[in-house]
Amino acid sequence: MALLPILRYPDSRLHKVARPVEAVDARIRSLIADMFETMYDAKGIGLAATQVDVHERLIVIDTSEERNEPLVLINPELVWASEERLKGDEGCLSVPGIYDGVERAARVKVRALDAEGRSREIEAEDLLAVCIQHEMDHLMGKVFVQYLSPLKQGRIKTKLLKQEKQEKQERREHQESA
Ligand code: K1U
Ligand code: ZN
Repeated sequence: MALLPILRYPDSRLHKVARPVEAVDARIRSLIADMFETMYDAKGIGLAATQVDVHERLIVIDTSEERNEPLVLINPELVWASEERLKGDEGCLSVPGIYDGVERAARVKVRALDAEGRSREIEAEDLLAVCIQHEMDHLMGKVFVQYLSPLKQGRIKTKLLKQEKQEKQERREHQESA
């Protein structure tokens, strides 16, 4: 297993549209294992393949307190979304340190393949419903900050680019002193 680097907003690769997984084979099962390791290590509750620069329709999720309810969604399709909406704060491993309110369907029904390639239908509410919608957006190249005002998006971009520049500089200084 391996920890995978997570793309950071505003990286343009986060806006690629993922293609369907063609076969649930050893390569995909190895990617699933690496994505779970990466998600748990980063203390996330979900991760889309897009975020690790793989542009195929694959999501891993675990919203349980004990971190022992892994859920794999391959080629997910939204079957139904409630008219009832809820607004809650979201975060994203690709947008570190930023949390803001997004309105989503309160409940969803999704059809997807599992890690064994079997078709399943999942009904979700609360945090799981929000997380599924957030991750499915990633597969369409959409990052949650795109629901925010242009002013907020601009501020977030500036903040993260500055942070990245600072981190690069710190790495350079560290290498020079070693
Ligand atoms: O980067 C991601 O797509 C994962 C993301 C999923 C998510 C969190 C919250 C709402 C919607 C989707 C995260 O795991 S962010 C970090 C996190 O653990 C978290 C943040 C807020 C609430 C709960 C968890
Ligand atoms: Zn995200």
